[in-house]
Amino acid sequence: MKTALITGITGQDGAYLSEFLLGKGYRVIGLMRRSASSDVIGERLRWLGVIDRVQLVEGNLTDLGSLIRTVQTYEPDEVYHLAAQSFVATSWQQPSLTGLVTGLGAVTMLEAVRIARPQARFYQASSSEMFGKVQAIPQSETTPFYPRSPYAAAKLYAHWMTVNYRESFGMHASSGILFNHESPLRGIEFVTRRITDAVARIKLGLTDHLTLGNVEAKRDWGHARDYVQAMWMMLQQDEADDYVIATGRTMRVADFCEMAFAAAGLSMADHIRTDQALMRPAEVELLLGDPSKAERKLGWKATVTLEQLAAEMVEADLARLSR
Ligand code: NDP
Ligand code: GDR
Repeated sequence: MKTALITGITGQDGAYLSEFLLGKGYRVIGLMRRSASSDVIGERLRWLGVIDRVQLVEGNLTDLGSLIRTVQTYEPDEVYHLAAQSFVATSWQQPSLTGLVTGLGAVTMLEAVRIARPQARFYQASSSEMFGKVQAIPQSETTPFYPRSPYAAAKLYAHWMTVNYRESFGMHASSGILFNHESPLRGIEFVTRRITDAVARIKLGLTDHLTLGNVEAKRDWGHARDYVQAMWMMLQQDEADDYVIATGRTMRVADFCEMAFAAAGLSMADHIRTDQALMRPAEVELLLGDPSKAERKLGWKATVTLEQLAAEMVEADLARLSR
């Protein structure tokens, strides 16, 4: 039986990855930070029905000792490093924390693995946000980066340190440059979930409108369940490498809105307002990934369309709120 250690197991991707790895027969260990709200921690793992099948261990990315002890104790074959301060908007409010957790945190985790279990395979959760002010359309593994937020700059540091650990120490360390991926388990602050939650509330008569920021921004959105499979596929390769994971289709925030409202039989025009206060200090206007390397080398391809994703999220939010 293989052992996987997942940092960020309580997040969206951690939950889906746990479900996927358990299905493959892995022992799954999850690093969890201590919280005063421990009763609601693990909500996503509970939603997927896997909370009793994973082993949760207390630790924090800012605490090297806790990471080393975890790696020493559980001797993972594969480490999926997903934990981060992952909300771009917050990264302008808390740039130092974002640098510490999202950037340096990855290096702390790499160090723990290098010291305690150098033969383990390592996955770094890199991001399409690193392309920022895009230098080419579509974006591939060879497109130059141009980060546009403290979050993206921190991820870029973590990304290059992963490449450096691979090249300097021969570690099997891969970076997945994942484009946006969503699901019913997406955090409520991200735009897709804000939209599907509001659509459900409007449908149920709990509110009558939703206020958004930049609805012209374009994203290449896929389903998280598809994307966690790509993480695993990267670690099954003989050679570690970096891969863009995306659908190859880009749509506006407004387009996603239309799909979500349509899924509930509503018209977006009657319920959407915009507010300058929700605009970001610097915006990433257009992301469109070229997933051809992942298709060719990993045999990975997105299977869920954005229309299906929007409908699934609306349905889940309607069910949640109706309860
Ligand atoms: P989430 O925000 O849902 O999850 C982040 C996780 O990190 C949570 O489990 C959180 O714990 C944990 N965490 C935060 N700070 C610390 C800390 N100091 N010590 C230990 N754990 C911590 O993110 P996603 O699941 O959406 O994304 C997973 C990773 O992939 C992230 O690194 C994200 O930046 C990256 N990514 C995501 C994409 C997406 O579209 N979803 C696209 C590209 C990259 P807690 O529950 O306690 O808050
Ligand atoms: P993003 O996701 O910043 O791409 O990062 P988010 O859903 O927050 O924003 C997407 C786009 O929507 C625009 N937008 C709004 N965003 C939010 N959150 N709330 C709003 O009201 C709103 N109105 C318009 C934003 O300006 C932006 O253009 C996500 C995270 O998961 C990162 O961790 C990950 O690395 C990247 O995706 C790939």
